[in-house]
Amino acid sequence: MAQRTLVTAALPYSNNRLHVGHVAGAYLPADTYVRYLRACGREAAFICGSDDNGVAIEISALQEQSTPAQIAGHYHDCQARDFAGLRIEFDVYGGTHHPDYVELHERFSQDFFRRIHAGGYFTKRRTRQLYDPQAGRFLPDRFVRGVCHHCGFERASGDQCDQCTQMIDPLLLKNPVSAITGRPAEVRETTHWYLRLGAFEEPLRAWLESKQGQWRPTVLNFALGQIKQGLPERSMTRDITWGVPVPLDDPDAAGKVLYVWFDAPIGYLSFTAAWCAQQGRGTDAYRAWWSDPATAIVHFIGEDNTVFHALTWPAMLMAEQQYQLPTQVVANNFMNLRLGGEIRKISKSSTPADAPVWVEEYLKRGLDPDALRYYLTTQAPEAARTTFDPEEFIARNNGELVAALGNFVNRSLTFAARYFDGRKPDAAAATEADRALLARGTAALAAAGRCLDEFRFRAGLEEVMGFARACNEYFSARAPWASRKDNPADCAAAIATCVEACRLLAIGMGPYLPGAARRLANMLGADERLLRWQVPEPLPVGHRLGPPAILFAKLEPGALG
Ligand code: B3M
Ligand code: ZN
Repeated sequence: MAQRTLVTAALPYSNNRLHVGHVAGAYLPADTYVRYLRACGREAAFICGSDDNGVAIEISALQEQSTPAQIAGHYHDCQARDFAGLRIEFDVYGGTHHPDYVELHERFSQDFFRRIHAGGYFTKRRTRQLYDPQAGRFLPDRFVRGVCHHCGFERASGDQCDQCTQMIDPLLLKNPVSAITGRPAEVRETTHWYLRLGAFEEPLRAWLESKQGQWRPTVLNFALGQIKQGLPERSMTRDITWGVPVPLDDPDAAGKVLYVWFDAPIGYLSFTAAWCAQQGRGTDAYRAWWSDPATAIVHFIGEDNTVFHALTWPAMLMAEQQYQLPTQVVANNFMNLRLGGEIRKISKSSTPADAPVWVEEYLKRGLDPDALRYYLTTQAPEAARTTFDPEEFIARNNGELVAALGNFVNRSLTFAARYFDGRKPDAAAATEADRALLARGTAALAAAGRCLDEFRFRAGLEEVMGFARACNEYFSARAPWASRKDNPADCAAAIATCVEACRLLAIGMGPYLPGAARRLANMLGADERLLRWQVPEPLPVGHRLGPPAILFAKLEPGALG
């Protein structure tokens, strides 16, 4: 087992508000995983930040009549607020063009480019490129749209097709049109540096094969399928001004920047270094995470990022030769939205600004972040696309969090407060049913732990909730209110069992529902240590519990808007 784990979540482009699909796809499972590792006493670093460079930000700046720096800064702050509101807590939230991070990021990206260049893996090539004569500029990536040459999708962009997620060769797009002026694009000559991905086909294939049985089959099948088709060389430079300048002493490189998908994953490195420096360990301490085989590197991403994390980035790492390859790439699918009986894609352009999918709107309503974390995990798109359904959200909140988990905790702890002076009673008269319940709880935690180790977040949460339902049934069947007068020792044993069951639930909830787990720990009169995954000794008899409180709030229909 790795001594420590570096966890990254895809760097969101800083040109958009966060929606539930982003959260369910990358950030929530990553945060859950990091919390789980730490609850197990394992060392982890959680790295993220905004992807501020590239054409997507420039286009937003044009659309919003602003500058890329302003757009990136504004959305960086919005997204950071949204993450914090959902208790997605990175160790560092950098930004590839953020004033506090840009210097280090440029240095890392340029050094990386130079090393690959010195290794001879780039081909400098005079090439033809789409151009918008009216705007007077080249049209890389999302600046051009046309019909996908793989699947025929009508509105593929010049970097990647939103339908089949394959990389696009813009010159092969049919009917290419400028995204700036809407005019047909024409072809002009320019010079770029191409990474010869073909040189890495064999090592990539062998490396991916070694991940069989560990990575999700969708990721492996997609990446191996691409290798089978052959990996074409890819241009790693662009004719735009917003980005990291190409670090070559070559007049042809003047005024060009690195491709955003070249510098963005290097953000994982540069933000790690920035974090190390923030902690007073010096930027070079990042090597302990990136070059030491005792560290596992786990990338959480959305499905559309698979090609870059399973092929391009590992090829860059192989060419650069200083750092480890990813240990794991966890890719999730997209999430659709059910609105007015219709299932649709969630996107900035097509989803109404007040639809109940924007994290900012959710938080403004003062709703419990854990309720959203819960629903999104139950709907985690781990193997296929899933649907965010506002009505189902409310039904699950009320039927599962409130009626099962919250109800059991509340029944147990108010009983202890009222009849046992707010202390854990003596379990000396424990019955077979009492022992069986706690054994089931311990087994559920072990099973949930195995799921979390295997990145099966949804199944892990089901283990915890299955135990919560069993607890509720136990309480009803054990009927401590009936034994309270005529068999106090039996009643005490039942409530002592319930207190212990609450403790197991708090541990299981910890990675998934961190706020509620902390509230429950308070009610149990215990601190964070209680949430450690390795089940410790039972709380002592007479342990003073905290004041009982409502764990989850019931939601009225329409609560999400
Ligand atoms: N910004 C794409 C996205 O937000 C891209 C991820 C970069 S991860 C290095 O979907
Ligand atoms: Zn396509």
